[in-house]
Amino acid sequence: MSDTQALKRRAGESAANLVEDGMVVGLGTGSTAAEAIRALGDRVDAGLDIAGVPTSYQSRELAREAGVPLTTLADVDTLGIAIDGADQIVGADLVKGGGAAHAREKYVDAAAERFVVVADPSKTASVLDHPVPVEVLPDAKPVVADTVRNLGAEPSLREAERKDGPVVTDNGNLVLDCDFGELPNPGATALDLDAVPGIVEHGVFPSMADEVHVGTEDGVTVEY
Ligand code: ABF
Repeated sequence: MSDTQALKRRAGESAANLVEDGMVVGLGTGSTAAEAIRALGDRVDAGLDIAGVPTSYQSRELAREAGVPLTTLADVDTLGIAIDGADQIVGADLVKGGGAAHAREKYVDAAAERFVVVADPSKTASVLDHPVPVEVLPDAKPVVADTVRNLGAEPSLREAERKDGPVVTDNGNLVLDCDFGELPNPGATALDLDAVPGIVEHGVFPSMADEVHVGTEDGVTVEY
């Protein structure tokens, strides 16, 4: 395991330890949330009684492998906690969507009574400046790209790693990574993007984190 993955594991395990018997848990996407899902699987093996709400195909498959029972948001009254990664973190403000799962992540994380972000130290910053992933309906890509340019960002269509076409989300849509430079007011940027027709969801999560667990060489710091 790489050094960074070991830090992600610490963060994931720390968040998984917050989960209590009987809870419904939002299961985030990405390599750090995956560590939390694996840790939850170990706790289920040891008798913990929980159900998970996955935020992506990836997290659903991993939860199945790890033995975490699954449910849906539609089938539960309350979601006690959600554990999810992030691409960049400033206090409670986040940019997410590196895994193209931010539409489901946003409504699951927002529904949780306690939203816990898990990360390695490279994710924390003093100002958000990560390009903002924007999920768009495929036919709306050109008009959304124009609108986003008018908002001051440079959009680029996310390509698959194999370079054999664009990334397609679990919802059948495309992703424009929109470089705004710095985001001094993430709440305002989020409202601007919320108002653009053709955008399904964007990766600015303003004031959403309740806690941020960062894995370090010495343990875990809990911030915010
Ligand atoms: C998902 O995975 C995304 O919203 C976020 O972009 C990414 C973080 O991945 P990792 O933990 O692998 O860095 O949570």
